[in-house]
Order: sequence, then structure tokens, then C-alpha cells
Amino acid sequence: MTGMSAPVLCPICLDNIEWPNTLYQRELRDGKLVWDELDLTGHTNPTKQEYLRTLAFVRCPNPSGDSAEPHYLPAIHNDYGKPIIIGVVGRSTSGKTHLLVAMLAELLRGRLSSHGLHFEIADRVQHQTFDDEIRKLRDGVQLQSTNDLIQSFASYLIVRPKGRPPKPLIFFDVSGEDFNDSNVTSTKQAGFLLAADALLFVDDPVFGLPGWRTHSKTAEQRSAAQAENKAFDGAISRLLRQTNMAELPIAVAITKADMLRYEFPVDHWLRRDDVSGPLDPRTFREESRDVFAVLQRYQAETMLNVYRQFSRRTMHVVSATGGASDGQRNFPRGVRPIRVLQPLLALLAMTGFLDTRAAAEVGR
Ligand SMILES: Nc1nc2c(ncn2[C@@H]2O[C@H](COP(=O)(O)OP(=O)(O)OP(=O)(O)O)[C@@H](O)[C@H]2O)c(=O)[nH]1
Ligand SMILES: [Mg+2]
Ligand SMILES: [Zn+2]
Repeated sequence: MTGMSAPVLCPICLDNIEWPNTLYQRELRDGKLVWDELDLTGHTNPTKQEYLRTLAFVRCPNPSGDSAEPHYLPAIHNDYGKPIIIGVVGRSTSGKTHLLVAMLAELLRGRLSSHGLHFEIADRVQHQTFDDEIRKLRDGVQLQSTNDLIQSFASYLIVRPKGRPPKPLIFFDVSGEDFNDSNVTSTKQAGFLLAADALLFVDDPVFGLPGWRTHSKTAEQRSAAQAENKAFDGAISRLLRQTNMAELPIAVAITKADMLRYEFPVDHWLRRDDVSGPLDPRTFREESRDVFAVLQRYQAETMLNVYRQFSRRTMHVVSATGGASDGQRNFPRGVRPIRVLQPLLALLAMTGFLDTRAAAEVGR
């Protein structure tokens, strides 16, 4: 790992950096995170040395100097080439974090192994926070709204597709407010948009479907549902500065679809097993067609508009929890995710993690 190396994109500050050589280790001392330099040159056993390196970090030099806090990347970040970045876009409380946590919990349980995809956690320390969220959700505890201090990625995985070289995968989840273009401090936070390889756009039935249950919505909910979606608009306007926006693969999902469980044809899709059987592009086409019809039925112009602006795309109905919280930050009957991996499988197929003819047809 010596000699000239190409610049590497830092997924946190989005600078292109010269890969640093100094290693660091992170430790919890008196309840505080501290970073110590790690010197592995004294090791005589290369296997052990290499193992220790996989647990280490490097400090991003942040050449643009725009990051107040120093930040660190897994030392293996540069080992497998450019990571694929998938970001979640949606207004605040649309269910982004619950969905991402439910997805990752399912995939880390090996639920995509029948599709030849195996996952490994790349940043164990970062993952610790995420793991706490997975545990909370499993215990039926409602997760907190995403704090805008979290600038960094939500999760960093190494994907090991069967018979092919491993490839890093990074998920970004920021607060819904951070997509808002008029929010001056937001430029930095949703910056991952410009580095994303695929996006997942989400909205829930209450706000995303203006024509759904109009009579049972509060006046405030009705007017918010009629108004533009500032998160979608902010994200799209930033993406439009990229010339190839339309080429970016996307999935659009109606979150909290447990609210629509008695609605035809949503009921049909919610009853189907998640990611079962061999990958079939027709299933994605059929679900997309049905969700499109639901969006039209309930005048969901903002979601339809997003969908229309991209050329490789799928649509889904998902439920991260399987039901509503009791309003006191809990899910008393526990959580049961429904169809959460289907959009992820679509995105993984569309970003090249699956290398089959069927996968090449997904979203077309
Ligand atoms: N019924 C139902 N409610 C859900 C589901 N997922 C999330 N919720 C509720 O929706 C609320 C918001 O969910 P979050 O995941 O925090 O939303 P977010 O988009 O991450 O919000 P910000 O971080 O503020 O941008 C929570 O209070 C959950 O109780 C679901 O699948 N079904
Ligand atoms: Mg969130
Ligand atoms: Zn950086």
C-alpha cells in the first residue's frame, strides 16, 4: 500500500483526500471517546498486524478545512475501491430512520443471503450507535428524530457478493430538515446527495397522500399534505446541478404502509414475503405499477414528480414497524417489519451488486 495513490472521496466531508498513513484507534475512557495514534510497525506477525489494521482508523485531512470537528474513516476504507453510497431522502418524520434501521437489522440477519449477498460491518465503532437503535426498535421502543449533529454516514458495510470481489456500501440518513434548500446550514449536511450512487425517496400516507382519508386529518396535516415537499424539492434542486441526475437509480417508497393495510392493492403487496424466491424484474415492475396507481388515486403529486424525473426506478410499499406507536414512544405489540428489504434489493441490483441478467432489468 505504498506509492502514488488516486485521491479518495471522504464520505463525511466529501473532500477528495490523499490517503493518510497514520493509524488511530478509538477508545472509551471515562465515558469519553479518545483517539490515540496506533503504531503497528513493531509487529512481527503480518497476520496479526493486518487484523489490527482492519480495526483501525485514519484521520481525514479535510483539505478544504470546512469541517470543525476532526473526523475519522475506517482504515480499510481505501482497500476495496470506491464505496457505493445510498442516501435516504424524505421530510422530517416520514420514517427514514425507522426504515433504515429495520432494513439493516434484516440484512444483518442474513436475509439477503439467498440472493448471494453477504454483509459485514466496516466501521464497528460507528455501528455501535446503529446497533443500539436496532436493539431499541426490536424491543418496541420508538427511535428519536435524527439529530442534525449527525453529519456522518449512518452505516458502513462491506458487501461480499458471492464469487465476486467485496465492495463497500455506505448508507446516509440525515434529518428531513437538512434537505431544505432555504435552510442555510443545510448545505453541508445533505452534501452526500452529490456523491450518492442511488437514492431512496420516502413519504408516509398522512403527508405524502393528500387525497387519502382527508376527513380524518387535522387541518394542519391537510395543508402540509397539499403543500410542496421541501425535502424532495431541496434534494432535486441540488441534484439538478449534477448533469446526470436522471441516470441515478432510485426507489420510491410509501413508508408506514401498515396504515394502508386494508387498501387494495397495497394489502396484496404487504402480504407477500419480503425478497423471497429468485430475483424477478417483473415483480418490481408490477409493484411499481400498483404503487403508481395508488399515488394517482390519492393525488400524490410530489412523489409522482420525483418518480417521473428519473429513468431507472422502482416503487414500493414498506412498513418498518408493522403498526403505529402508542404515542408514548413505544410499540406495545413489538415491531414487525414488512417488505423493507424489497427496495434495498432493487437498489443493490441497480447499483451493480447483483450481476445477473435479471438484475440488469430491475427498474427498467
Ligand atoms: N405506523 C408506523 N409508524 C412509523 C413507522 N416508521 C416510523 N413510524 C413513526 O414515524 C415517526 C417518525 O419516524 P422517523 O423514522 O424518526 O422519521 P425520520 O424521517 O427519520 O424523521 P427525521 O429524522 O426527523 O427526519 C416515528 O415517531 C415513528 O413512530 C411505520 O412503519 N409505521
Ligand atoms: Mg431520522
Ligand atoms: Zn473528510
